Amino acid sequence: MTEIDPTTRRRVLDALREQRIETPSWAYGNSGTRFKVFAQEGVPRDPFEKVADAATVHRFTGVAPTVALHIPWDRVDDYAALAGYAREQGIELGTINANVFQDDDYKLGSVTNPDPVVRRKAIGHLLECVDVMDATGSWDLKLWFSDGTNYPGQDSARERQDRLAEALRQAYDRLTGRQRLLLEYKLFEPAFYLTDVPDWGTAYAHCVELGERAQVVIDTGHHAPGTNIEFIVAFLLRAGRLGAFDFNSRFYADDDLMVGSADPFQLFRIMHEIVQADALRPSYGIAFMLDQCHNIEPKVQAVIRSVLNVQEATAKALLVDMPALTAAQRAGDVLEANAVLMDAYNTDVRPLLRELREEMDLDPDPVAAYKRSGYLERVRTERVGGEQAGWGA
Ligand code: PSV
Ligand code: MN
Repeated sequence: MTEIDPTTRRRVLDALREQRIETPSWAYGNSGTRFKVFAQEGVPRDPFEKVADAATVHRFTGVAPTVALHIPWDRVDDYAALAGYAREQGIELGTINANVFQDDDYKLGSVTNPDPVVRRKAIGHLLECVDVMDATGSWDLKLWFSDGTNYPGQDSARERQDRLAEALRQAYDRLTGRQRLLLEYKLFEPAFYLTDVPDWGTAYAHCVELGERAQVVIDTGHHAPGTNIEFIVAFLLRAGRLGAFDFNSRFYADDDLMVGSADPFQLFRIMHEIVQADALRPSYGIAFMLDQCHNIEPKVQAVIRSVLNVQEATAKALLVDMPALTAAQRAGDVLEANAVLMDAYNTDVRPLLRELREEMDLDPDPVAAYKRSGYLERVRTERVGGEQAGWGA
């Protein structure tokens, strides 16, 4: 593709303008590995300051109008006040992430723990998260369980599935109106032998059992190397069960690096499936979230970069010449079909994205504009004292 014709250009710009990407509150806090957390200056000390950072990302990108919260990391006394503050800053509170993986009681699991007392405690937390959703106006409850076992024989895999199903049922039945339950899977870690929700198939089966408002979350970092994630996307789209993404990049395991940094081509292939299914528009209902940690790089700038990476992959996916691709596929023209796809991927979409931002009254270069704004320098001097937010590993 050399020239983008005016009709295509308009269609792509309109779709990109509508795109919504949710950023995670924890990306703005300190994070690290089990070896070391490197603290950074200017890091938020409470959920309000995280909201301010998320709003800054939205101010420069124009497509990140919500921030996901993690409970208890973002526990506040008055969630309505936090939601009000977010609105004042120009964004909204998004998905509520439950956290049943950082309490001593959960050593042998949370909702799948062999001890019914611990299971009740974990379920109580899930229900508390729905209370938070009621207060914040969030629609989505996102569940990821670290549950599993380390040794063969440690516990019964089948009974753990029963316990999981029971907990999910209780959380699901507590939802009202448009609220949804989003179930995330992860290949392994922290459990090493058996994980209770290790793959999309397990998550999908539980969602089907629960009902229509239970949907699968694809965290791009939660797969074995070489997994064809776009196939999973296609399958879940066809089944009407793709609820959300946790975008990030991985080289080895759950690295949580900036989306599109390790393998931008994979991100393009994922977005191609989304575009083909007409599932990009917000009304379709997929929550496009980031789930990242910025351990060594400046955080707000890294989140801006990540949002731009998703936009770039999306723009390329929107440029795929679908009639030409379909014709080549139906004719069995393997090389032409592949060439059509690669043509779109190899298009430099940066001029188009600059144009989009100008249309949206944004600086065409969000990273440069953010750096010029002096935001980081300001929060570095303002946010002194108190305790910096972190995910407490
Ligand atoms: C687990 O690795 C996970 O991907 C889940 O989404 C958690 O909520 C998140 O990371 C916490 O960083
Ligand atoms: Mn995740």
